[in-house]
Amino acid sequence: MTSHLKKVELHCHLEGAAPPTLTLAQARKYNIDISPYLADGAYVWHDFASFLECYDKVSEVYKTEEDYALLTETYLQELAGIGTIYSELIVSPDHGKRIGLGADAYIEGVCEGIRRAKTKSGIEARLIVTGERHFGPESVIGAAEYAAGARNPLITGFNLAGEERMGRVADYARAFDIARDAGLGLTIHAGEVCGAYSVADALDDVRPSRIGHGVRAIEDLDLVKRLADLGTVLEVCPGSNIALKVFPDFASHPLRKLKDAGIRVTISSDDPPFFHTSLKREYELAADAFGFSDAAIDEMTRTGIEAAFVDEATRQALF
Ligand code: ES4
Ligand code: ZN
Repeated sequence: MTSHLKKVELHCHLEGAAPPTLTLAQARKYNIDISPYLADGAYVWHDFASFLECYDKVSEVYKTEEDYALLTETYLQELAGIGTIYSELIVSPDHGKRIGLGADAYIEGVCEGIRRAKTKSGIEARLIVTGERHFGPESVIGAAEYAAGARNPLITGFNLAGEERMGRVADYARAFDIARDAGLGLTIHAGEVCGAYSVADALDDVRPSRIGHGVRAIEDLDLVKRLADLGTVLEVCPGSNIALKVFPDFASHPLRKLKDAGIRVTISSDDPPFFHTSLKREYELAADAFGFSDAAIDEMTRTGIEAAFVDEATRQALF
């Protein structure tokens, strides 16, 4: 029973949180055929590459500022309803450009959704702008420049997502330099699709305070020690990892080993309906599949608050 526990989420892709019912309503509204990607109330994909394709395709049914306000408010209110007090949403201005809405209107719609949810439930949220590796290093630099120049107090972090097998982390280091110089928090997807070397690359080339996933660090015990010594926080998304077959089952998932080795870990849902999960389920799994006590789960939540890309006054109010 984890329903009474306070929750935070540091790793959720906004379009990846779109409820299939809302996506379907949007597709009908704009007369877009998404039947290859959404059938029988579920998103359709079969491996990481086809997941990314599905994600990009179904995102295209969110077209206007208001669509983004609605999507954001809907997800944050769902989170608030299960006891979540803080959420960081991963957003892609490139996506706003790709659908012809433009980055500013895309972000403004999301910010309106954050304000509406905050008014209704009190939930705090911030935005992590992401580059997508499969859109190429130039587009990732563009995303970093956008985030650095936005001067939007709700944009507090920079991330790198997308096809992990495309290029090496060093190819994207300049984007992170731009984001770091602008004072943004840094996190990067690594050690999910690719092995431990990708986590080591991330530490060497980006020096992030957090890593998205990072779970395959378990393949290199020296690296595990390095992460523990550095205090790097892993945003662990067990349901996502199982859905994408990073590990065959929860029994072989390394969350407990990583935590027991002294690595700071938090729990998130990644792209919840795509992976047949939710933040509620991830907390339940922490108890039921991994055997964590309420106190251990609370510790991971506190780690999330400590590692949040948020101003100190807001952070203290979250504890
Ligand atoms: C993603 Cl699970 C995952 N990994 C990398 N990029 C992503 N974008 C959305 N979900
Ligand atoms: Zn992710």
